[in-house]
Amino acid sequence: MSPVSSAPHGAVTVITVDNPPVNALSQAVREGLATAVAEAETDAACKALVITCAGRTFIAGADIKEFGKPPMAPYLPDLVNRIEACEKPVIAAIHGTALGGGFEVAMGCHYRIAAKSAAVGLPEVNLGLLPGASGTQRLPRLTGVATALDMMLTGKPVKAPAALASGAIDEISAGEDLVADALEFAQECIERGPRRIRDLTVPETDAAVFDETRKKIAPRTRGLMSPEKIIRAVELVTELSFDAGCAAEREFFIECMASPQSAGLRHAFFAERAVNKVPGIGRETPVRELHSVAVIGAGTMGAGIAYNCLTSGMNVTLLDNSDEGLERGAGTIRKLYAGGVERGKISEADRDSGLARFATSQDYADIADVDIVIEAVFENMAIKKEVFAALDKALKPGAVLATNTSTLSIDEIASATGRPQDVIGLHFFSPAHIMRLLEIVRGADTSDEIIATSLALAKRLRKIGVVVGNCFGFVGNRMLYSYGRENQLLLLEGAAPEYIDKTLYDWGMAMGPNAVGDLAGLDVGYKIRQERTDLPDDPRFYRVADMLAAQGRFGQKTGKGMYIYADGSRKPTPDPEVQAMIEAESERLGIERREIDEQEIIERCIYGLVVEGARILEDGIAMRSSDIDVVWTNGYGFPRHRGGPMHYADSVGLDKVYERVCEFEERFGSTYWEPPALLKDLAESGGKFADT
Ligand code: 3H9
Repeated sequence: MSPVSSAPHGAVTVITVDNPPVNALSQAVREGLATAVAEAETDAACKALVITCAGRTFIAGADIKEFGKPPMAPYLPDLVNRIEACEKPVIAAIHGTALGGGFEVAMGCHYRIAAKSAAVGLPEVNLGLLPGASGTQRLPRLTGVATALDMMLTGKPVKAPAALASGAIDEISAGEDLVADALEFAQECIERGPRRIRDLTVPETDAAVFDETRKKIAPRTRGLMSPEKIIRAVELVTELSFDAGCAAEREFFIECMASPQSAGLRHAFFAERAVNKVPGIGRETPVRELHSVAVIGAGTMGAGIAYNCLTSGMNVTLLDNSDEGLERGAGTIRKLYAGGVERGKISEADRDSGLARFATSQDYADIADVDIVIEAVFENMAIKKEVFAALDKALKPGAVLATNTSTLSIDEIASATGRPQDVIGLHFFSPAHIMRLLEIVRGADTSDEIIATSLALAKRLRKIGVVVGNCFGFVGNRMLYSYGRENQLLLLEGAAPEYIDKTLYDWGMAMGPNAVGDLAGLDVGYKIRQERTDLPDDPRFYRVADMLAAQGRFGQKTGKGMYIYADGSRKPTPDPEVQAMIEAESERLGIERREIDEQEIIERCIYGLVVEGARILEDGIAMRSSDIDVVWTNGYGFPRHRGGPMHYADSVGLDKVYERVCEFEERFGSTYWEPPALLKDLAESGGKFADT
């Protein structure tokens, strides 16, 4: 059965797309729409057409699952042109979100009416694309160049009232019944006749806007190709005819679609949705209601988590064992609210309601009734166990007991309680209210209900929750050890910190590893390493970081770390003293310093990640390779357009990656570079991590 149906309503034919979940423009939808429009056009009783959608949204775009496969007719640009060519007025009736190809279909229509709650947008840039069904040529004719550029370059949907103000839509449905309002609007449109966007004059445009936009977006579009294609396509609106502009857009679209960048971004899109699919957890799994939370530990992390919970509507108690700590934590929360209000992100009323739901305490008795506790105290097993034993005594049955540990064993922490089934790891990333990743660490006894509750909590906190297994460092920090290890070895072998940082930054990492170390605090890793008993017996292992930390050079917070920071500045400046220290240490350890090229830096750091990722898959710590990618793109600044370390390795070809890893094993030894069996097997069978 076609996902598109038609029904007459007096003189108006209502065409309904019904292709759950989001009415994506699959081949069947495109064919159904083309047929329905052609039939309505030849139906003498029909005077106008309304295109609407069943379910939760108007068409949310082209069917991304079809991308990368051979295209099938009818093609979307032809369909949009076909709709626009209709002799009878065509009206799009929009609810939910008309996105990408969906909004392009709506712009092929002669008029657009939207529900008050609807939004329209062209988010193709998030997939490494530009609108490919004439959106770059039609939207500027409707709204003017500046608004169109903004919509396409941010990819953010625009709510109906703003869309109306900019001209992107023509009407907002006043009532509850969108189709009824569209039918009424259709009567007006019959009077007016078709209004085709292709025939509209391009609004007066100051040519300077294009270069100004290029400059403005450069810092956030580093290394990406589709933003420039978007700007150029819109520039062509002012230079070429509509059809010539569409032809250029098509060329750009095909080029972007074939790029590894778009493949990486599309992978990231599906990977972020796949994380919610956890075997054994389904709709039937009970989810506990969470209204109140206690956060234990009022440091930067605890305060950030508390703020995150407050802005998601929960009642929050911050518990710490010192007045001073609580004062500082509460101050941080007030500051975060003030910053939100100043930047217009939070209303004063929301701030007041948030602060009214916030309390501090030093007494476990005060948190006896909370639904969930998130512990964020010092990263030390003995202290954590003490806290959990106290929580076990104080908290009501059924409370979720979560730890924000970034490395320690959930099972050992849970062993301090009599209810290990209620204990889980919720690993937030700093700054906790901004970073989107939440590692949900399941212990051996953690119940399905607690996992389902944690996934629901992640959504409520506007985060991406990834369920991972319990081992030292889980997925993210376990892999970080390998990445950081290679960085540290490269320092001793001859690469300067700023050279390594620039190389990896230029490759796409949000920051270089040495700048990150200084930002996070070199003392943090140092203390963790000192507690570990399972580290390799290698005097080079994290040697430079250990020496710096031992000298009190903790990074930005002490004004000195791997770099120097002048008077509170965050700008890293290379320090000749550090360089001299590294060189002396290389000599002491008998390491011959040499010229190291960029490719080696990239391959050792990134393949270091890939090798550990493969071991993590072998150990069952991650459920699928794409989960590892989500962790690294959302928590560690891995370039999203490269998809994540495992997708990146797949895109390079695992045979090539394996070959390099074997070479590294020969040069640098098996301790770090022995190829995991999974990598070897996949390389030999022509497989990919994505297939595992
Ligand atoms: C485009 O249109 C190119 C054109 O310009 C030119 C072409 C020639 N296709 O996000 P959710 C699935 S590019 C296929 O959890 P929400 C999604 O995988 C496209 N599938 O729901 C998930 O599946 P599952 C431009 C899609 O309510 C399910 O739907 N459009 C598509 O939180 C639910 O998704 C976009 O980039 C799709 N287009 O959010 C819009 N979209 O349940 C992308 C979703 O199996 N989509 N799915 O995991 C979104 O932004 C959100 O999905 C949306 C709903 C806001 C619509």
